[in-house]
Amino acid sequence: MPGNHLHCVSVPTAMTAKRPRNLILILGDQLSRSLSALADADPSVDRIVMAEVAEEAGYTNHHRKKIALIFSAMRHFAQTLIDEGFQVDYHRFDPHGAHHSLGDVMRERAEQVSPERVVMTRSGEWRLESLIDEWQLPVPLERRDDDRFIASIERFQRWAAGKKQWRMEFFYRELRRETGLLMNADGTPVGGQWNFDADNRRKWKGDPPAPAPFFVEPDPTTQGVLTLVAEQFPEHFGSLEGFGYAVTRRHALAALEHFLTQRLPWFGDFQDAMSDQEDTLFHSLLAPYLNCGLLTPMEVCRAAEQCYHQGRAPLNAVEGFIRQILGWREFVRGIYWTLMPDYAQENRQGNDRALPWFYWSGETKMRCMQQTINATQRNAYAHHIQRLMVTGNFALLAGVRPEEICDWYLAVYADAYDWVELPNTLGMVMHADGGVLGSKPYAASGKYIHRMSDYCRQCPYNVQHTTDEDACPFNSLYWHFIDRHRDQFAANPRMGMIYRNWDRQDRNRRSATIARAEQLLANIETL
Ligand code: FAD
Ligand code: DLZ
Ligand code: SF4
Repeated sequence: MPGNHLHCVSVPTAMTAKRPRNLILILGDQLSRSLSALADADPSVDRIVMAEVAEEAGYTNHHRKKIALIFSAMRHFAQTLIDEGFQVDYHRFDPHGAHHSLGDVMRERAEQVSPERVVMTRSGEWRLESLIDEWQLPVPLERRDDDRFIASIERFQRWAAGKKQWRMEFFYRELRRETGLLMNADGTPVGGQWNFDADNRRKWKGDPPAPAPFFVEPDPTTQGVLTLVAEQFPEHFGSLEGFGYAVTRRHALAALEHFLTQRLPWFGDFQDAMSDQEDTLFHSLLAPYLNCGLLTPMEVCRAAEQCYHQGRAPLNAVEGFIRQILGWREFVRGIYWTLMPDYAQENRQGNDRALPWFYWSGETKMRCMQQTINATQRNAYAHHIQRLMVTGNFALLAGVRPEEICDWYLAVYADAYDWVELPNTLGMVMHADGGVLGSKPYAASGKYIHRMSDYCRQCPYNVQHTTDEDACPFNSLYWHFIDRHRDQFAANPRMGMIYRNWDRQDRNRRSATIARAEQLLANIETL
């Protein structure tokens, strides 16, 4: 990036004299050249604004690697626009400056340059959309739909209308048909089956070895950002050590290629596996790039599909991967925009427990929790099963207030944005929406963690025990959860067997299990 200040670089002569047509705002998660706000952008008449501001960097305790990723990717994206000939008013983070919010910046810019209008693509969050509603700009504001998703919000709502239950699987099948992804010419799914989930549950025992994560050496722009974040965000969660995220589209495409060649072939087999030694296994680590706009979901799905057709990856891997993006990612976004803002307030189990401090410190004896939280602290990443079945499962079983656990997930991951984090946490993990997102809670005892990982071998708790002094906390907490929510779940056909198993247990054993769980809950900070 030339010069110390990114403000107003590269001014095309034709523009300087006259009033700009559009003043285009690009947000930190809108770093796509195909963005609707840029569709008709013309360097000779339009001008672009990007801004690093305290309001966005501080609405939650963002992991410091996430702030660094966004700021550096924003600066690089601004440079590519400058290289195209655009005038970009880029506001670097300045805690002592006059502008702390996007609204402040846009009001000032609009007053100074007096464009015909301000143009932007709709933001990804309810919070920011509501703030934008309050901006009092001196010129009209045109908000365009975000068409970087595979399905529009209207498409989801057309599908959802009139259905008693919304299930990802059926929306996913519709999108498979519409896009043709992994479809035969006769309209049947490739492989004769829509879903290969049953083939995605192998435990990983070290073979094949897990590849090292894709890493990009920080360039001078990123180094500058890392220094800034270290200085300005000392209290934020997470380490900046070993920052290696891609911050340009070129490098994000290289990260995609790394995934396709080194991870995708085994993604399916080990999708649900967890390891004490390896943080990422065969996951793609692409969510941060998809969510900030450096990659688009369709190009990623097509690239994976091509690997299947070229014989580079098996169907259970490619279908499993495409299902996450075409299925889950699109589905949760539809739910978010259909049910907000009330959705964020849901708490159907009436949970009122505070989030234990060890979620922030990692200081717990439970090996699975410690490893997941420490990896989160180091990498701003944990894979889906760690999020769902370790930290998520514990919060569900312990009855943590949804608001607090949601805020934790929003803060600690580089890919975290409200539209995707909230339905996953409040719905999938906490079941606080009463089953909109999933038909039953993903509650599990230590047995599940033991089956899918090697954490228990390193843990001072014994996964085989439920009531003893050394018993794995997940075991008694699981039954406590089942027991205390009988009214809500006993009639659920997918949970009847669990209640029958619980009721069949000896009365003394059940009492001992409940007593052990209550003792753990009373001393939760010491686990
Ligand atoms: P992979 O396992 O390689 O999956 C490929 C891609 O599929 C991901 O990059 C992602 O874009 C998409 N995907 C996978 N699962 C989901 C899902 N459940 N919902 C939406 N997209 C999915 N994902 C986010 O992108 N942002 C979040 O803030 C976020 N918060 C989560 C919170 C909780 C409690 C849980 C259980 C899941 C959350 N997820 C979130 C979903 C998922 O865990 C992450 O997308 C995934 O771990 C990112 O790592 P990856 O890129 O290696 O994914
Ligand atoms: C995540 C993030 C951060 C940390 N900082 C900024 C910023 O300074 N400026 C900006 O435009 N966007 C940032 N973002 C991304 C926004 O928070 C994101 O656009 C909204 O959450 C809407 O999804
Ligand atoms: Fe986690 Fe329990 Fe296994 Fe320890 S014994 S690692 S707490 S599941």
